[in-house]
Amino acid sequence: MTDASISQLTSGAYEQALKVIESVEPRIAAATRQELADQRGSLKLIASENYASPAVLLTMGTWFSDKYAEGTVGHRFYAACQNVDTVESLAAEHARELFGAPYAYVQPHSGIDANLVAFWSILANRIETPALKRLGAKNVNELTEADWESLRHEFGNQRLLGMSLDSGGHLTHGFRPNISGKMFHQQQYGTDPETGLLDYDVVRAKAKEFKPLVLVAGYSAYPRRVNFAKMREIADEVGAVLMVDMAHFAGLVAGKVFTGDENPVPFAHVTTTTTHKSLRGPRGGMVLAQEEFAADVDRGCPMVLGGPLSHVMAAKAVALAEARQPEFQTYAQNIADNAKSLAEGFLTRDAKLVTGGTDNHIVLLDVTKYGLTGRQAESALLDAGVVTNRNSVPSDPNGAWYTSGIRLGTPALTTRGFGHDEFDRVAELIVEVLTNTQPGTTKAGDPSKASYALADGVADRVQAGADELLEKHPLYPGLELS
Ligand code: DSN
Repeated sequence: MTDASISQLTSGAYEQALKVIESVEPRIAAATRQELADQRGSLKLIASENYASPAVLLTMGTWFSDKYAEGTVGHRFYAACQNVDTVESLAAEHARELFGAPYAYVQPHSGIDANLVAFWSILANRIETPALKRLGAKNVNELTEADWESLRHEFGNQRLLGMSLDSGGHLTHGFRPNISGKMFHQQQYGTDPETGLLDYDVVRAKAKEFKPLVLVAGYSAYPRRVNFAKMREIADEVGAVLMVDMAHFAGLVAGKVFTGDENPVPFAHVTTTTTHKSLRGPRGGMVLAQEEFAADVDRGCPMVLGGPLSHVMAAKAVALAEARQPEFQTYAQNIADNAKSLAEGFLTRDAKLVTGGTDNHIVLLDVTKYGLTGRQAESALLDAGVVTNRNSVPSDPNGAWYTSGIRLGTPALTTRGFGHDEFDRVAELIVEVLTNTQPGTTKAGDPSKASYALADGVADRVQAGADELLEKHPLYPGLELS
């Protein structure tokens, strides 16, 4: 089907759908229209966001949403799951083929769910199963109260080593306020204070000293690639399970930009991801595993998860089918090339970047040079139609709420067709905003508002510059709503 006919059919589908929604709750129909207009009219640089295809979006709006299907394919706790079985099998098959993984579990509703499934499958594999064997029980229901208490104690005394939040790790990698930091004894590895780069010798030394059950690799704000062969070596040296969270860069793995030692899937015992970031699918999560962990991961529902979202699993299957097309490899390469262009655009304008650049899809801009916090920079940029998110930088003096950085990502605007020149111009527009923003004098007052002042005329001028780029690369071209 041609792009033009897809756009025409999509316009018709949404036009009709919005009329139906309008007849029940017009304010939701209006907000839905407005969201499209807002996304079309701004530079989306949030590194974890993207624009899914109409096929993916349409797949989510069906009656699969109405179906309960707890359990696994062919082994459900509900009747009439034959079509859900088709959907889940197809999504898992596409995931296995795309990533070359022995096993794929496509039920997690989000990234944190995927990570919880991974944690509990590791605990099941390494703690529960050996304990049951030792005690001669088939499952936990057969344990005496005393044995159960002792197993619970063992569950609660395991160790996890992950990357710290301000070095670019994720909340779910052992950050104490998150459940991952509460269910495990945790320690964190950081990046080199001078270079901002991951130092494998430091990770190895920490792992040797702490002896974690789980070594977590992966990041949500680290602008560099990771050598997963080295991380596996470290895990093996200390007898840990290597879990890689590739949520941010799954699209770069799928698109064969990260290959060899940079592809986590062959090296990790368990790999988790979301499906909506660089992978460009529906919002959701997924777990890939080596055979050794497959049966444990398969217990995700009901061990950790509620009923799978069948409509989202269907959309995962569609997105994964898209990612298996050769064009996706071009897209993934463009994401990485564009991140380099964006970084160069900043560096030629004397901006300060964490690690001095990028070799993935993320650019982490340190805004202290402009006398701003991340929060002030984020707000000023938003006034000018540039959507980013504030982010900590390593050893951030401003903490995780105000922060000192702005995290930028290229997946979404690459989907719109932005290339080198456009990203250079994006850097120019961002620097124009930041050099023309004055910090407020106090953090007091309404805590929901950042305090800053953008010089007169800058917001309009930058928005006009953004509009020029956005008009050249329309979002969902041909999709028209009256
Ligand atoms: N919220 C996602 C991100 O922005 O990186 C990760 O959870």
